[in-house]
Amino acid sequence: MIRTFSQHKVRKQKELSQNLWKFVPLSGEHQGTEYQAAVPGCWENMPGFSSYRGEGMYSTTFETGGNARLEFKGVSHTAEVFVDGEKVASHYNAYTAFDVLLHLEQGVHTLQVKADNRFSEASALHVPNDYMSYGGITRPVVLEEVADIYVKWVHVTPKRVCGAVAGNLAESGCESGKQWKADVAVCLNNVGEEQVAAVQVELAGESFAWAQKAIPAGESVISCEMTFAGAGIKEWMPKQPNLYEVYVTVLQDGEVVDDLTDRVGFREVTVEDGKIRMNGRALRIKGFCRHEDHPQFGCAIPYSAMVYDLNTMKDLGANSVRTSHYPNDEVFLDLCDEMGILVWEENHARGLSEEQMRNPNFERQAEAVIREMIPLHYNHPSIYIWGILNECASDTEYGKECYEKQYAIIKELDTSRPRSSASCKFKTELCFGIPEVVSYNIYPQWYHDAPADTYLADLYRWIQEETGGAGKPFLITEIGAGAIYGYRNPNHDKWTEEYQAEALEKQINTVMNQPGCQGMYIWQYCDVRISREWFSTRPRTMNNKGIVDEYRRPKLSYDVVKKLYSALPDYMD
Ligand code: ADA
Repeated sequence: MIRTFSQHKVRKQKELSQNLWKFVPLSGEHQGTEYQAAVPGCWENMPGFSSYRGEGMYSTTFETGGNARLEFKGVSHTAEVFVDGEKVASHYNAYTAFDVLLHLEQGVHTLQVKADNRFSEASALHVPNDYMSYGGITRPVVLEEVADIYVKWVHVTPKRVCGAVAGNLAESGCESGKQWKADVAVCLNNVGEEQVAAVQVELAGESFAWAQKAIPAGESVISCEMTFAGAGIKEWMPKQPNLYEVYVTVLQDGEVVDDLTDRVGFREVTVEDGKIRMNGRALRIKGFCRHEDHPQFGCAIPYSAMVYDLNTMKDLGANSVRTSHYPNDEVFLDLCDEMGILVWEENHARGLSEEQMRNPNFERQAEAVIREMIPLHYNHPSIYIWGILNECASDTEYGKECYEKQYAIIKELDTSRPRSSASCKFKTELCFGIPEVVSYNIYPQWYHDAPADTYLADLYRWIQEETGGAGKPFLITEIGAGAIYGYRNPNHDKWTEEYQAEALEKQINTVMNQPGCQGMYIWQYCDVRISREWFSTRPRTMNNKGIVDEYRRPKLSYDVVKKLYSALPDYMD
């Protein structure tokens, strides 16, 4: 599945997953043996490859001619792409898409993708870590036939129009559905010479057209403002996720030569009076951190399993998910849009030290994730915030320089959402003066036995009095405790399900009663596999802090979280 909705009526698009691909490992005991593999999929889910860390060559054929666009939604973690034996693309990072445009003779062509999940100096983000870097073509591969001028993306930024009539909501048009406008930007790619075309945008019953526009060779962006006065717009909010399709067409000589459909929601995210607000309402975040991880599918989680996870989080009373610690599959984000689940999405990094951030590849690789994540995920109304660099070296001057650059890139690409970063630098954090939102990962009553309430109160006081974070919205982006599924004892020792349930009850009550705190993300939704090279003392070589285990079997804490989260409204006002 490419997206949960059709993106084209005219452009030809197909997912190259109907047939099994050929897979050949390039090292290890099975080197050179041919296998049949599903794409998307992880090689770890093939017999004999559960811990294969190396390179593998996938191959298939496809039939096309003319301008052929191949898009790879995710290859883990380093890819080299060959068409008819010629190298045509390469890409680093499992969690962001990349594409290549080819001009091919009509006929059958061979596509080969070499995937590499090894750890090395060349990989600054996929490193031995408290999650698994899988191997394979883990997200869909898409083949399109495009015209010389095609739509690369369309970005819609909805804005409420509150009139000048202060105090009179009805007159000011601030009531929902009354007055909206939207900035619209369309990115076109012209693979031919400069030529004239008409471009049209349709959204929520309104349309805008550029009649005869000279489109330069290469990429160019055209923009406009659309207004929806009195169009009865239905807003997108948690639990009322109204979606609208935006449809862009490129016409030449009166004929539609290319088109693109994306989906948007009428909601505006602001930071006002120390709160993150959606359409003026102060959100209360009741969330889970979720890795893309599953014992049967690795990180290539299929649609029905994504729906299962989101329905489970809703059953638990949650209204948000944090894509810890990397950009997620677009289908998952589409589902969050449809189910009204708020998303904190972040670039790829977890717990990198200053030394690791000084890897000569780090800045280029981390910044590339931001530049690839935001343009493709821009329209998802569920994404209310962009995060960077989870628990990296934000307590060092060098680290702060990296954070400043990455925050600046977010602002360059999207001024419509706040920014933040989950810190674990207790009272040594140097970066809270930069982002709009301050966030912390804390584990009282797990990694240390300080009582959660006094620990959080002391941290919050320090943030207000001694950092640039004073007065900013504040989120707890991780808090939790471990439990081994099925392990119980009358002592309620750590790792028992009883201990986790008791710890989370204290932690949730503490966070939700902390003045100035706007909510939390429990670490974590489900138990996940970790890379064995990282931390052998993790029981089962897993991160066991899930509320459900890796098979999504509920632990005792499930009912505790459900009771507490379900009793809390989605808004603080
Ligand atoms: C950190 C980190 C998580 C996870 C967690 C834990 O906060 O951000 O990825 O490793 O600790 O389980 O200790």
